[in-house]
Amino acid sequence: LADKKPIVVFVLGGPGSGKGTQCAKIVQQFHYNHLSAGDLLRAEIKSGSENGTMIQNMIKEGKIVPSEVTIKLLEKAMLESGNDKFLIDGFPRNEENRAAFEAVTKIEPEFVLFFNCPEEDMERRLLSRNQGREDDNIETIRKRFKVFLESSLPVIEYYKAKGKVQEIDAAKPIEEVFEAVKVVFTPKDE
Ligand code: UP5
Ligand code: MG
Repeated sequence: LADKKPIVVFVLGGPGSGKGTQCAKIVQQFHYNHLSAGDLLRAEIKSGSENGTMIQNMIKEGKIVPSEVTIKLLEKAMLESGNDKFLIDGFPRNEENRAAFEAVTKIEPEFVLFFNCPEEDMERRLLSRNQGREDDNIETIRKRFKVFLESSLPVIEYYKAKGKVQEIDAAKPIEEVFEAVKVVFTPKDE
């Protein structure tokens, strides 16, 4: 995978900040592959893999699945895609995820897209999503927020210190958020 030198953008932001929604729009316009770590983990549960029960329990508690599991799924999806440009959505979620991904894949992100959104907006969105996600109940949502603040924000701070974060105001309507996203993905010399 390292030999292929793929271009990777990490798409980060709290639960319900709009990562998946905006990634779908980026894919249509900018020809990236969208890899949602959460979607890959949920597919792994459905496939009945030996890790399925462990993953399911962690997601129900809003906890972060061990990085070797997530990284294996990401690597496999990248290799199978045949593409060389990826949006990695919802990963890395803690410092250990970040360091392990770098060590295993030798990939450094091109930049990090950070959807910044107040908790009250995210909570409202998640409670009205109605897609049957087992973690979209108020108890789990609170746990997800806590993990985001304690473990995931430090990853964003790490990349901020490296000048790699493109921060987007994600509290606006979907189309307005996408206008700001487009600016980030449009080459500056065009
Ligand atoms: N919506 C979106 N944008 C809107 C806007 N601008 N205005 C109004 N509404 C908007 O959006 C959520 C909802 O809001 C939708 O109904 C949408 O229409 C609306 P969505 O785009 O789905 O937001 P997203 O940020 O993708 O929210 P998601 O719930 O997927 O974020 P999480 O980070 O919580 O979930 P994820 O799937 O990444 O992870 C789930 C769990 O998996 C984690 O808690 C963890 O337990 C586990 N996990 C790991 O352990 N490791 C990983 O690497 C990844 C996940
Ligand atoms: Mg998502």
